[in-house]
Formats: sequence, C-alpha cells, structure tokens
Amino acid sequence: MPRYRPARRFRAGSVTKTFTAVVLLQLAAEGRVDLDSPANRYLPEPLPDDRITVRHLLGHRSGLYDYTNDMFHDTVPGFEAVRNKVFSYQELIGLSTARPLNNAPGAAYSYSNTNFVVLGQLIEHITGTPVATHYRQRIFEPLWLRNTSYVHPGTTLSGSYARGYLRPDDTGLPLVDSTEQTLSWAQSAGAVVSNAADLNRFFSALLSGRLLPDRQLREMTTMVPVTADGKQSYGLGLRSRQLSCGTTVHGHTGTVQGYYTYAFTTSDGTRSMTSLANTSNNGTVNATLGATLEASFCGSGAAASRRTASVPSFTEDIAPRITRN
Ligand code: REY
Repeated sequence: MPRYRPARRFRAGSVTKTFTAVVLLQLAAEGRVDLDSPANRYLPEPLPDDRITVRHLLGHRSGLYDYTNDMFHDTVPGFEAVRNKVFSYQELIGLSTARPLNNAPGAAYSYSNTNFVVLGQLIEHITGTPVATHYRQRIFEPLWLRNTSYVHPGTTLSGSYARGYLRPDDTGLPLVDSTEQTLSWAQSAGAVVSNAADLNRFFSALLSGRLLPDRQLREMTTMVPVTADGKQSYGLGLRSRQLSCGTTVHGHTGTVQGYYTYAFTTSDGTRSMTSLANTSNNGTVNATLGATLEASFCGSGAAASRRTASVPSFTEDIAPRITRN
C-alpha cells in the first residue's frame, strides 16, 4: 500500500452524523424544528411509532432497526451488492421499518444508521434544500474546510486521497479496493469525505461554540452512558470517551468499507486528534486506532495497562450482530 500522507482525503463514515446533527441543531436554534416533538410532524411519510421524537433519532434512542445488519452480514458480497446502487431515503427507511423496533422509543440506546437517514430526510423535507447544501453553507464554507465534501451519489473522491481496502470475512483472501462507491446505503449517516486537518478544525470549532448557540451545544453534549463502566457516552450525534488520565474527549468514529476513522477533541475544543486506517472489517486494526486516543490525549506516559483498558473490544459503528473481532 502506498505511504499515507496526512493531508489526504478519506471517507469519514459516521463522523458524518455529527455534521448532520449540527445542521439539525442549527435548524432547532432557528425555531424550525422542536427536538421533543414527534419526528412524524416533520416527515413526508410517517414512521410506524408516533412516540419517536427528533431527540430520540439524534441520540440513537428511537429503537429503529439498523438495516445495515442484514445488508453487510456477508462483508464483500454485501458491499458489492450496494456499491453502485442509489437508494432514496424512503427505501432505506422501509428496510428498517419492515422489522420491529429494537426497543420502545426513548427506552434504550441502540446505535442505528436508520436514525441519521431519517434525519437527512427530515432536514430536506422541512427546508426543501438538499443536505449537501446545508453542510456546505452552514459548516464547510464558514470553517474553510476545503478538503471536506458530501459525496453522494457520485462514487469518486477528488484531489489527493487515500484508497480504502476492505478485508474479506475469509481473511486469507486478498483485500478488496473499496474506494469507489455511491455510499448511498448511508447518505446523511455516512457520506462525508474529509481529511485529518479539516476534521480537527470541525470538532474544535464545534466544541468551542463556533457552530451552535450555547443552548444547542449543551443539548448536543448532554451525554448518556452507553457502556456499563460509564466511560463511553453518546449525546446528540456526538460520542464522548473518558480516558485513563481523566480527560474527556468528544467526537465521533466512522466505519465504511476500506476506512476506519477516529476524530475527537477536548471538551473545550482546544486539542483535537483524527486518526485513520485505510482498511476495515478488521477488529485488530480498529482497536489499535482506538488506542491513538489514549496516546494523543494522555501522552506516552500513560501506562500500557490503562491504555488497553479503554480500547473498545468491539467495532462500535457496526450493528452488534455483524461485529467481527
Ligand atoms: C457497515 C459495515 C458499517 C462495514 C456501518 N457504518 O454501519 C456506518 C458507521 C456508516 O457507523 C464493514 N463491515 C467494514 C462489514 C461487517 O461488512 N460484515 O468493516 O468495512 O460508520
């Protein structure tokens, strides 16, 4: 594989969810959407349960089934089946609502791409403007993120970029170059392309209050623990991790075929870190990448035992039933 240069672009996967959440929370600040109202008030076609609120979608508490469970049960065949497809939001939502909810709305955290596909549809429905335009006008341009774009349904990355290589489930087979794809299976849940400098700038700007008014930033950073030890939490389109040295960082992770991303910043946005691997479906690589958080924010003095203690033993962007280690 060619040497990776840090300025190169890559597919940031679910880090896109934070961009989508920022757009939604700006719309909330403008009085165009109420977080605690039923999502059905703002959607062209109703979800099967009126109790699902906009806040439940943003915090992965709607219970909506993650259709990528089924889609990527077999990694390479699943990928090849969708890599050139263009889905409507409604088609993806239909794949989810054909199944029962994982939990009653609001009752539990259950990470699901469906939530952020519904939010993309909601944003477009209430504003009449594509999400791509919102990301550009509200985030990319004001922050001068010149290496960041929303690439859907086009399949190619522009400028200087890292190619991505997907590991097959049969690990003896060669890696699959997965760089080009529509990413239509994720759209507003995963189709942003960026580079490390831009993601650092984005999360620093967000946590230091340059993208949202105080009230909405407080809503976004109000965290609910998602692991038994309480060290990993989710807010609204934003993760947080309590590290071994006591520092808490906020950001997001991403997993799309050929790319793993970790992009996090300190609570005040002063120090940020983005790390990338240009391969995926490999738990060892993902855990190694997770450890870069400890190394970056706690320093090389962090004891190895403490460092491994906070490395996730699972691939958190992938719905539990398709997780591999
Ligand atoms: C999809 C499968 C993961 C990735 C996903 N990503 O939902 C969203 C996210 C956008 O949260 C694929 N794994 C891999 C498999 C496992 O296919 N059978 O590792 O590239 O970022």
